[in-house]
Amino acid sequence: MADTIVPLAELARRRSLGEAPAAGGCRAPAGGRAGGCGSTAAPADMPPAVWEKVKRHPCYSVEAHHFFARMHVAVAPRCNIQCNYCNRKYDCANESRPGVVSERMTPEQAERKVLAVAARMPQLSVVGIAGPGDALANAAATFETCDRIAQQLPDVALCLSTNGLALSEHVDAIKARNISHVTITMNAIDPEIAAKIYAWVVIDRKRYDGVDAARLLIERQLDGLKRAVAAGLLVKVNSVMIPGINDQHLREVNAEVRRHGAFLHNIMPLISDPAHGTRFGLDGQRGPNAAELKTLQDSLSGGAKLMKHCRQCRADAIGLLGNDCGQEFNMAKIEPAAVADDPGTRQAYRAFVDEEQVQRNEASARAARTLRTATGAAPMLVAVCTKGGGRINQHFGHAREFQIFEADRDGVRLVGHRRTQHYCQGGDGNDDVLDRTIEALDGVSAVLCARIGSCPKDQLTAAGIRAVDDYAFEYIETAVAALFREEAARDVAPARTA
Ligand code: CLF
Ligand code: SF4
Repeated sequence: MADTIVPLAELARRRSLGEAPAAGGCRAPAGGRAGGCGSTAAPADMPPAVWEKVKRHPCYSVEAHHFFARMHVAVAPRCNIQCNYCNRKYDCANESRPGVVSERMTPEQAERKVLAVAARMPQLSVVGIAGPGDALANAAATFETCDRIAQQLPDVALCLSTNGLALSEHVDAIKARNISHVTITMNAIDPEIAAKIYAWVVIDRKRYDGVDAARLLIERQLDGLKRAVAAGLLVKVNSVMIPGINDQHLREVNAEVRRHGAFLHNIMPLISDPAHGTRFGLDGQRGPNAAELKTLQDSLSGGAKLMKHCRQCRADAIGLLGNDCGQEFNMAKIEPAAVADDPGTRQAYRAFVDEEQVQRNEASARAARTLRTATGAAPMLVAVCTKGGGRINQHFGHAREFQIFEADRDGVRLVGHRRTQHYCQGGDGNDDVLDRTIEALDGVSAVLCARIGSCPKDQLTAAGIRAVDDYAFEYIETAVAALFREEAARDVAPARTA
């Protein structure tokens, strides 16, 4: 665990090189300036007090997710409901989906682990409890863990995720502990639809099934949402998009959660694989493809704000979103005695990010000017290889995911991500991986990366995807805007591009 905390001088050097300010051992992920949360100043539609809660939370702010890390501590094994997409028995170190965890821990172990991570990762800004079961079905362990962390790291925000069944009764305890962010997973507000998603719920040791169970769950979720908002908690609603079951209905869910004061709505694709042993997986229920998810998200403008950069994290995920390094911190690697915290490294890192964001704001203004000069171009999707910091700073062959940006004359927006595997393996390119990558980039016009070899570049070109490394180490937004203008110039008569 040497070379753990990144010194500020090193961060400044990396910035001058356009590299990500990543913590030791973990590569940083990607992002872009998107949506209403991408500014260092409080956006016009957000009170300053809310912005204070949002600006360093990687899930609540797309801008923050370039720079700040969350960690989950898996202290909540039990659940009080059964979703048809969940099987917590299945684990795989490479698996990234909610409910998956390699080891469960006690509150005391969680405290030691958080201190160990904080010592290596100045980016850490949020500790969340997201399972592997339900945080509030394990309220005692959840709250003891939060108390221990608040005592040790008062500048790190506390966040929890719940199915909402037991939220109402715990709102006061959440508020008293200064847990600032709560996520409720709500997949339906119609009991008939919800009954197709949940097998049962348990309330006061009594089990309910079918539509009765669904109705009770929905009532409690909405009541918990209202109470949490009234208590001043920042509430996000997660919904799993399940084609043929709730995909159309999620429009109503979006409107309803907005009406009840949810700050964000995060619509996630169903992950369904028979190997996971879930009811949906075994029944052959498919998840939505990227285009279906985007179509639904696009149809929801005007409802609750949407989160589009979720990575459907494991319940023991650690690091910047999309770059889980939880395996580097399993309990066998954590010292038996808690390490002392040094908040100065986090403060220095946050000051560094504040400076960097001033430069990004300037870049954002340049990008907006560039876009205004691109007349007549159709919107385009661009895939970006990045290790974080909002820059194009990763080789194509090293990417494990692509950030997907949409560009049009109105702006450059992060609209999602597509997963892949390293194309470059031991110095050689893997053609099977490249074929799958090309498939994953369906609908994308161009890839921006720090470098790419001629072989994958030619194959991408043959598939109709331009691979461009001319913008290496530039800010993503300015590069995508410049590429959009290039494309516009290709598409229209020369006279219009002057
Ligand atoms: Fe964790 Fe969730 Fe808090 Fe974030 S995750 S408890 S709000 S700190 Fe984030 Fe992960 Fe998506 Fe969740 S990317 S699955 S939305
Ligand atoms: Fe699994 Fe979470 Fe559903 Fe419980 S609420 S069954 S842990 S997905």
